[in-house]
Amino acid sequence: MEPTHAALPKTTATRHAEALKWIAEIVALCTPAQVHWCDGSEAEKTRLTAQAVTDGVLLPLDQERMPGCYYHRSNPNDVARVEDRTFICTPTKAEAGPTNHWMEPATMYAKLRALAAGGMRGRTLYVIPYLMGPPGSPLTKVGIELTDSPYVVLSMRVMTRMGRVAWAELGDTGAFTRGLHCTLAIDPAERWIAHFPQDNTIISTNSNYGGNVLLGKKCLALRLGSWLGNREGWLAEHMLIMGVESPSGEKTFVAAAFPSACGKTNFAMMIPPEQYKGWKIWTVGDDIAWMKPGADGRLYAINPENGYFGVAPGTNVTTNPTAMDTIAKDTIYTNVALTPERDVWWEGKGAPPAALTDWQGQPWTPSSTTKAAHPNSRFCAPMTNNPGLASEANDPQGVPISAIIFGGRRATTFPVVMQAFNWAHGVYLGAMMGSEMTAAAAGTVGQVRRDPMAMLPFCGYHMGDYFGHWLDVGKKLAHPPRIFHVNWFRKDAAGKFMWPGFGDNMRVLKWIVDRCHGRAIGEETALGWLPGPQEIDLAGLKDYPHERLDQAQRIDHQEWERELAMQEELFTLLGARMPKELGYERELLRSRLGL
Ligand code: GTP
Ligand code: SPV
Ligand code: MN
Repeated sequence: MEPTHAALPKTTATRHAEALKWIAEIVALCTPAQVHWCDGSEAEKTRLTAQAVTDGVLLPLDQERMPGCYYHRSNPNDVARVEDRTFICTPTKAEAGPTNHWMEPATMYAKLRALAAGGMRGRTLYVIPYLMGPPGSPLTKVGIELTDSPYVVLSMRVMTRMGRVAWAELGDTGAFTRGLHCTLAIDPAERWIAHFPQDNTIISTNSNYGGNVLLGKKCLALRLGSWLGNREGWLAEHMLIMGVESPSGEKTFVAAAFPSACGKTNFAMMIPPEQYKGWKIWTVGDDIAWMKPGADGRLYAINPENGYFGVAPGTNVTTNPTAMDTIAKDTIYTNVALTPERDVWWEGKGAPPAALTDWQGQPWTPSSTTKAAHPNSRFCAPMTNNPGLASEANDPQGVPISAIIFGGRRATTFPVVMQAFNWAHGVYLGAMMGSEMTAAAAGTVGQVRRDPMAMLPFCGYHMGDYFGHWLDVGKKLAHPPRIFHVNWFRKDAAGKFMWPGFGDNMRVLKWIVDRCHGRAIGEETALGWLPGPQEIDLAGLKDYPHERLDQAQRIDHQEWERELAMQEELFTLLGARMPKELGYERELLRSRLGL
């Protein structure tokens, strides 16, 4: 006998006719046993958490040492974003561009409707209204995600402003992004992360992993966000936002784009080394920035998120003490290792305990040859836990950005730091970014690929038009941010990193801030402005002679010849839609290098 399913219950949550109609349609399609309207309250969180524990979705960690912390394991076939299953479904392929996977919207809708039909039988459908951005900001967007995953509900509650606050912002007629997530059987062959920009709609099936299913994050805030930004005159970027406070109390806001698992969270939460007494880093955001020219000709940025979905491996009390404080309570851990005391462990946390249960639930000891935690294991923690949270993090106006930093993971070629000559040169530097691939996406780890502005997996439209939009935004800025390029990952012949990284990145950041305020002299080179000799203060850095930094900063003409040849690939790919300015910038660089 067909089990009975819920009709849409009466609700007082919203009177938004279009939203109610769409939710009713999805309920009729997915036929869940129940519908739960999330209100975002503490009581709701307590109830859903208890249910998730009963159902085995979450395991409570030691509540005395880590209050409110829970442990989750995903299906081993579902541990990272899947770029080859991620689609931009615009009416024409040209709109999505050659860097995106594309499918004709009607075909994709038909496929997904068939998968979703009856797909929530016996389950609860949760209605999650959420905000990307602080309430009342002109940049804030409303989303509604319908999901049958309590893990998604509890994670969205951390990552976004969720519940009544979103219904209030939406009102009776406001615009919203439709999001449907069906867990189904986590079948990788039917895993689809589909975006329909024209309909402001996202549909995700057969996954339960972060970036694929927390639809406010990469799907709304970056893919649909970039598409909307192109129309509405703003930028949706894969960037952290930080406030740099000097000992005299001067605050400089900086945004930085590094590809996935290349250091955004670490940089956004940095603790300056001892010699930098009085300097303080404040976190506005660690992953996404929405930026818009203000009336005063400066670029203003908000962090649309409300929490951190951060990489666990490598996080420890030395590399990122702020993150360690942030994840000490009310945090959901996914795919890390578990200790017998119900604590968590991962590679790079400290000495491994004698015995662990690994991320797949198998016994693990330090002599095991496998990793205890998945390399892309993550923590999900509320931003209010961050002791270094910027007081401006909830400011609806956002913060004025003085510097934009681009940076990849490059073993060769790129110096630790350089500054672009101007906005167009900076856009060229960002557009040509390359990076070695990481575990954040399924693929070949270590291989260098072009990742323009760290947006390759996240740009919701033609990458050539996206570069054009960047150039246009610059024209609207009387006081554009200065643009820099950094590389913490250059290696010596022995394969060792030539720059200590982490907290010592403050030394580079100070030069960047000083350049923004006209205080650092710098040296004009073929690549751009580089710090002059001894301009990066290395005081207190043990066993690190200045010559090592000079080596890390050196311009190797052979490497640049290779780099310029590799850039050709992107120019060819984007063809006529590549703005001509970027071709000119490449020719200028070539002639400055004498190549
Ligand atoms: P996503 O959340 O995937 O977008 O990543 P992210 O850009 O926020 O990267 P995150 O800060 O989590 O760092 C990823 C990895 O890079 C971690 O394992 C860090 O330990 C390592 N890492 C971060 N900063 C540095 C650095 O300055 N130097 C070196 N060598 N490694 C770093
Ligand atoms: C990234 O991969 O850039 C992340 C994690 O920040 S995810 O939410 O999975 O996209
Ligand atoms: Mn990211």
